[in-house]
Amino acid sequence: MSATSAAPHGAEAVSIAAERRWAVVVGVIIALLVAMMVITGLHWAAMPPSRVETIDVHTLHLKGEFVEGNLGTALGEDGKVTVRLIAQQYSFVPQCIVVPAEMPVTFRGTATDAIHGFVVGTTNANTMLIPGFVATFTTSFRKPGEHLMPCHEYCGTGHEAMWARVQVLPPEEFLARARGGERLSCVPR
Ligand SMILES: [Cu+2]
Repeated sequence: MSATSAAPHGAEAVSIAAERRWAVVVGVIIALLVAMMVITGLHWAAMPPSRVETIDVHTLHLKGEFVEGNLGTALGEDGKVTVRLIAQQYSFVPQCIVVPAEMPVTFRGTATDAIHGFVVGTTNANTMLIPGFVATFTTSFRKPGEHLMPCHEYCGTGHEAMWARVQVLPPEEFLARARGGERLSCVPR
């Protein structure tokens, strides 16, 4: 008799306890997510991105990696292909870039005056070039051909006339031309 009269009471107590347990679990999950947001937010605000490479705009054409003779495409002794270029109002140096197809190509570029950028045709080769910083990325081109490489950051009145060309050569042809060790470009001499 006492068991039946106590039954609804007991069930209610059980359900309240279950609700409370669930509320605590949900509370802990929310607190965890908020803590994650706060910690990662503060971390990213306080830390520079993983790789920041700076360069002195005033001397980059006089010494170091971006002197004129070092611009263009280089085949390193380790077989790595590196393209070095400079953007300035309103042109790229070199104006025509040679790269191999089907090989990883590392671009290293910077700007001398304003923020520029480039994208190579419809490929994923795409970056901003900011004075004082070296932009770098590695990509590869699937097939030989020729691409336009326009500046895609508005950089002044001559912006729409600022573009270069990229020639993607079959790997054998590129390697044959690059063996000499000098910097390659397809700028007519
Ligand atoms: Cu530009």
